[in-house]
Amino acid sequence: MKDILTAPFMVEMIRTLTNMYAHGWDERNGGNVSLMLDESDVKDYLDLNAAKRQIPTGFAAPELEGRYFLVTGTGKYFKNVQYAPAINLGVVRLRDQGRQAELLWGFEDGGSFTSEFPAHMMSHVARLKVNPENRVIMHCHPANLLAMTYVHDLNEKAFTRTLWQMCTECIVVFPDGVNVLPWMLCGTNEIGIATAEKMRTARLVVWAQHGIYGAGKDLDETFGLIETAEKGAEIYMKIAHLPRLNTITDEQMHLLEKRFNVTAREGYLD
Ligand code: 2HA
Ligand code: ZN
Repeated sequence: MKDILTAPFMVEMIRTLTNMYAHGWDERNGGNVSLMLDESDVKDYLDLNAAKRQIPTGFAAPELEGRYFLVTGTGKYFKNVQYAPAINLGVVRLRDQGRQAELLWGFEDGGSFTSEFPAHMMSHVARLKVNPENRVIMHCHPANLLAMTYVHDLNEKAFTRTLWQMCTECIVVFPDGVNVLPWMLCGTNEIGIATAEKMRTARLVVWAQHGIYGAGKDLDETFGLIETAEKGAEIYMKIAHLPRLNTITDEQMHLLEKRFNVTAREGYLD
């Protein structure tokens, strides 16, 4: 068996979580990330017949039966992952229609996966239907996106258009826009179902007064998606209280669509 701490997916996960912490997106135990793995990714690193524990998930997700996930632990700090990955992270395989998770590695202090596991797994199901390449669900608490949910209309079209107007890159990076959920109790199946529903039409879902969810094919892409939206929100929070003299017009947005071969969410541009 090879050392799982040298596996490319593990190295990338630890670097990404460390970087998310460095960006200030994951104070204390804030945030959670799940990365779907193929059996071929893990077979050289783990005995796939030696589950250490069974952890009930509290929901069913038949589409994910037999799937493997590297996931952050509940109550764990991103800050600490690089120093103690086997305590703060786990590799699980879903069984029994997604109702049980077999722990194959990690959570060595007896811990479990993130309290937002339902939102992650339901979002994976939703995104896989749109894009079979999707592998990552990422949740964190970037300050400017959060701040924006206190002072901006939560209407999804209005919220998206504002972010698109804040930097030229935004419409290119997330032409599908940003969906928004009102404040809801986190850690529940209900917010999981609501998040997954929003994930059908966009790869970014804002949780008002809480944070954001992003989805993508790999950790880099998903990090970059959130990073770009957060940059847009940062610009907004710098200018929202000032007279706006200039903007990116819808006409210019259409030029960006053509130049970068992207299609803005239907009905979002004039
Ligand atoms: O504590 O971010 O939403 C982790 C969270 C819960
Ligand atoms: Zn959170």
